[in-house]
Parts: sequence; C-alpha cells; structure tokens
Amino acid sequence: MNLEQTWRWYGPNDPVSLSDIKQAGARGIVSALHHISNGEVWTIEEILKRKDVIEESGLNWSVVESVPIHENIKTRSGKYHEYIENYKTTIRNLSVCKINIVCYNFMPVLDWTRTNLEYEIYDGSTALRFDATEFAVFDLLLLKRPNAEKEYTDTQLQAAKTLEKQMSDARKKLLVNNIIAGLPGAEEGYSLKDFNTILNTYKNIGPNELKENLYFFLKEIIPVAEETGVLMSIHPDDPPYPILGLPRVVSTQQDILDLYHAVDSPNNGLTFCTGSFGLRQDNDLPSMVERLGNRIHFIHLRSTKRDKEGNFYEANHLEGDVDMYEVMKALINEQNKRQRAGRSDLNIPMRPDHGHKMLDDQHKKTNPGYSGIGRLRGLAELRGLELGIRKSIR
Ligand code: CS2
Ligand code: MN
Repeated sequence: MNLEQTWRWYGPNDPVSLSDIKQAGARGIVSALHHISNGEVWTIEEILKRKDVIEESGLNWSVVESVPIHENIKTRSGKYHEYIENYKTTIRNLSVCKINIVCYNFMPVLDWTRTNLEYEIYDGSTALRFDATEFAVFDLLLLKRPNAEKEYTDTQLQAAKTLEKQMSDARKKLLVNNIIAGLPGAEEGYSLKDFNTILNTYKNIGPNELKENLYFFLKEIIPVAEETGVLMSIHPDDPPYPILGLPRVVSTQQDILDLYHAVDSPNNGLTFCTGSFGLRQDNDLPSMVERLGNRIHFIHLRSTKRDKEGNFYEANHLEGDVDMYEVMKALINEQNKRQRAGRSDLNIPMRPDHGHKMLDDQHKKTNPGYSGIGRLRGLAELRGLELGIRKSIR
C-alpha cells in the first residue's frame, strides 16, 4: 500500500516524455488541458484524447492539476455564475472519464511566485528562488503599485532602492517576466501595463471576502463532486502569506480547518504541498498531516530553505527546512488509519514537486521547476525514504 508515485506532465509539448516518466518509475500522471481557456468547459472528447495518449504509454491519468478557477469566481464578479456552471460540467465530464482527483488553487491573480528561476546552489544545480528585495524592487520601483510602500519597512525600502540602481535593464526585464509572465501551470500571464488594473480588482476584497468567495464556490461545486465521486483538493498558497497587497486564505492549518468546516464533506479536501506550507515556520508539517490527513487526497513533496529576511529557495528534496522523514512517517500513519477505518483510498497519489535543473538538463530548454532529471532525483529519494520507513515500522 505504497503512496502512488505520480509525475506532472504538461501534455504532448512537455520536453519530458511519457516514456521518460516511465523510466523515472512513476505510474500515475498528473496533467491538465492547458490549451482550454480558463473558465471554459473541458469536454469529454478533449479529456479522452489526453487520457488515451497517457494510457497508450501504459500509464494512468491519476490526478488533474489543475482545473483553474477563473478570476471572476475569485472576485465574485462578472460572469462568475457561468464559470461556476462550467466548472461543474468539467467535474461531471472528468468523472465520466474516470478521473476523480482534481487539484486547484485559490490564489488571487498570480499562481506561484519566484524572482529567480536559475539560482545556483552549492552543488552546481540551479533552483527556483524568491528574493524579497528583488520582489520589492518589482513592486515598488518597476510596477509602482500605489501605496505599496506601506507594506515595507524602511530597511526594505532602502535595500530595494540600492538594488534597483545596480540592476541592468535586461535584469529588470527578466525579473518582471519571472513574476508576471506566468510560471508553468499558471494559466494566466500579464503585461506590466495591465497588472495594476488587475490588482485593483481586489481593492474591496480582503481575507474575509476572499474566504467568503471561496466558500461560496465550494458550496456550489462540492455537491456535484459528491454526486460524481470527485475529490476536490485545494493547493495551498505559494508563498503562503499576502504579497502585492493581495489576500491569501489557504496558507495555514487554521485556513484549511475553516475550509473543511465551510463544506463538511470528504470531497472537499486538500493537496498537501510541503514546499508551500513549509515556507512558514508556524506550519508544523507532520502535525498538519495528522490533523488534516483524512482529507488529503494528493501530495506534493519538496523542500525549501528560508532565511529571516523573507528569501527562500527550493532545496533538494531531503534537505532544507522540511523534515521529510517526519512528514513521510505521518503520511504512512495516515494510510494506516485509513486502512483501519476500512477506507479504500490508501494509495494517496504523491509527486515530487519541482526539482533542480541539473546534469544534462542544464543544456536543455526545460519548464522552470519541472525538468526531468531533478525530479527523477527527488522521486528516487522519496521512494527510498518511504520504503525505509515502511520496512522499519512494520
Ligand atoms: C506549483 C503550482 O507549487 C506548485 O505545485 O507548481 O503550479 C501548483 O501546482 C498549482 O498552483 C496548483 O493549482
Ligand atoms: Mn505544490
């Protein structure tokens, strides 16, 4: 009853092929129909097309990551009714195609955010990094977001000004692109010109309002998920605290307990992402697995290394701030609990979430965070860790 080893595949254009994934030892595929615009229905025909390609390689489409949530739903404005109805239809269609785990997130405007996509770490591989001063340069001096200074200390303001003076135009352009052009899997990309206008759509939406909008959405879709046997699994915010003056409501254990409580159903569940949750010192990951575990339907395993200034980078999977051993033990305990309770969902799908750019991949064009070899290393280490713990506690 191992965790199911899965791998994110962006579809036929992904430089990592299905046969590469097979050699990496994953059997479950995590994929999404990125070519369908945000808010539109995923038809049965389109879903089956992707499913057939996956199954022809002897693999299985285990999880959808993600069916994106249209901005209108997050702000409960514009055509949100129509988009929610479309979302319900997509859930129904996925279930007809026997795909029953759906990951999604509820981060306003931006999905995951990094400032540097090629940060060289001590072993010579490159990792994704978030530099708080670079981010402040973007926010204060390039985007020039109105009133942004209020959210920074004097030291931070000074540091941003000093750094900006040292930056070439090319470096500034790259920084802007890294933040707003959309990292892989983020379904929206923006131009600097439009960006302040989009941020402004949240001017009357604080954390309470955003929570209300999330719960409104859940009250609409979870009954459909129940009816069709689909497990909705929300992905936490990355990073798990407010940025750009935008509210964040999926960052802590309490946020998840509130979400569970808002619609009390096993179909209203969680993607447990150790990389995202692990960025907050007050998130105790093993105890979160224990407390939130019965509704964890999908697992992302990766580690990050943070410092006191608010910078972080993605560490090797078994290094950094995440105690992967304790997390894995807690996950195995959760499986044991499920077995005792007679549940059938024991093989919770997990994937190595991101990896470093290393070895041959350093000479190739890869999706940031989603190169083949770095994730292969991550998966191999995690698989070994799981096996070791399992054998030692039996
Ligand atoms: C990222 C995101 O941290 C992550 O897993 O790669 O793309 C994430 O998968 C989405 O935000 C989930 O909806
Ligand atoms: Mn993740």
